[in-house]
Amino acid sequence: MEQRSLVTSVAVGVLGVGAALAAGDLVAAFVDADASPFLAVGNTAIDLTPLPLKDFAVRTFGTYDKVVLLSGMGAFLLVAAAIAGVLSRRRPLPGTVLAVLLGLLGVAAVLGRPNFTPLGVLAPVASLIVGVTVFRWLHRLSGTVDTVDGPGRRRFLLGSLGALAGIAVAGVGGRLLVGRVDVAGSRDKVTRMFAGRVPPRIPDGADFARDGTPSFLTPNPQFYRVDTALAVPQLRAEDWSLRVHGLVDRELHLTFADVMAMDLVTRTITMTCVSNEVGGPYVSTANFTGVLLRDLLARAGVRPEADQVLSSSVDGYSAGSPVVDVLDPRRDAMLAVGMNGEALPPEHGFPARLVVPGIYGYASATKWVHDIELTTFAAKRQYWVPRGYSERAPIKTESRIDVPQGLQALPNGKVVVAGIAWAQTRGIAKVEVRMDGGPWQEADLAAGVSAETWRMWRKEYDLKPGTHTVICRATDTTGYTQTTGRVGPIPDGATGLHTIVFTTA
Ligand SMILES: Nc1nc2c(c(=O)[nH]1)N[C@H]1C(S)=C(S)[C@@H](COP(=O)(O)O)O[C@H]1N2
Ligand SMILES: [Mo]
Repeated sequence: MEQRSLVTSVAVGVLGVGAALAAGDLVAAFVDADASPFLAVGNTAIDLTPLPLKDFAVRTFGTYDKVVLLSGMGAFLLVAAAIAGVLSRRRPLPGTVLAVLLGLLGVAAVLGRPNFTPLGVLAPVASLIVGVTVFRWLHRLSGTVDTVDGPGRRRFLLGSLGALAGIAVAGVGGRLLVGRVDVAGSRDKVTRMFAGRVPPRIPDGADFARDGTPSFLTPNPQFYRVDTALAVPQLRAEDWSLRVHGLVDRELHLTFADVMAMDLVTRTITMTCVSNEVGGPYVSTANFTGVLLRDLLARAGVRPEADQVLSSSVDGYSAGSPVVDVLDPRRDAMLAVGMNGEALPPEHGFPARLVVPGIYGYASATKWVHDIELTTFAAKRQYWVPRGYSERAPIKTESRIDVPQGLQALPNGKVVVAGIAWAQTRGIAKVEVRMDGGPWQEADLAAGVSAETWRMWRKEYDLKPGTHTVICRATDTTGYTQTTGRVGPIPDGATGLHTIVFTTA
């Protein structure tokens, strides 16, 4: 049998795998956007990644961790496809085996997704069949590439171009079909429903933004974002519904219109991520609009045996919070539909999410929520618990220095040290600053807004030229002062004091 050239054999392998991916995405666009075999394999990889590696990825690549994962998978597939092509220079068997194995990997990943739908299996199956078929077809065509411009070569070139065109059409078509869900239009309608709602008043002087702290309210585009989904779920408010069930007297099924017809409230809440390192960026504040969970759950009637509110997302994520905290009349846990005067942005959970003041986001703040089950901690475990995080996750008292920044070189000795502190549900009583190993000195606090929100602080110094070290620590209204004991985010949040080294001239 004819031995193919290197370029020809690589092209056969790459086009085969490309066709498999495009077919999978196209079929997924029709049956279930989450059944894209490529995305399903990526999501499974995220779920299976050991915690320390996941932590490393988030620390090193930040929000780009998913781009890095997807690019890495793409590069791996490209190399694997090229190798398969080369191994099949004579016979199609090695490439066929690889195409089948990759196809089965896609099937397994889709079957293993927590939000698996039976129709979804069609996508990886189509991917497998198309991949194997296109590979074997191009392989056969390439076997007759005899002379530089003979009819065999022309047939193969035409075949390859045809495959490439097919991949492009299926790939772009799939994207367009997924995009056809008019989320933007649905969001605009919801945003218009909030027109005229007056947000809670934030007193003047609630931040020291002029000195370099964040603004008191975080604009939506700057609000920190943490989630496991590779693709932001595309939901319309009109198609959304919420099921409330489990240990309740009456099961509820609510549409978005049902929720909007209930008493809406707006609360200013500071959210925090358990993955935030000391001094880290995963803390932000917004005006959330929605219904109080205690009102909603009162309609369902919570049975006394229930101790966990387990909420699930359409993407398979889940979070569990203690019933006592969700029903606590002082903390106003919400089913939120609005954020800073508009509908929730898609990446923050449109059309609806939970927000429970005082509990880290992973254990409370399910985005794209569609199911709330009243259950017990003994019976059901939320997404992050089998992955090493705690069942219960109250937010720890913390503080952060925003200015000066680490290793910043300031032109003279007049220095303002400023930052934020938070202890949701308890409130900040004082923040102290220690410069160059001197005594702890109390910082000025900005106007307080509520126990559910962060508190800004600042302190001025006149320093001699040189290198300086500044540390801050917060004390909450229960009298608890932040510990110096340094621990990382796992299992229930980092502790330790934020320290900054800078120089003055
Ligand atoms: N569906 C879903 N909801 C989720 C998450 C997620 O991965 N998926 N992450 C949680 C975590 S860890 C945090 S800290 C908050 C972050 O919310 P934000 O992205 O709106 O800031 O959402 C929570 N809700
Ligand atoms: Mo988080």
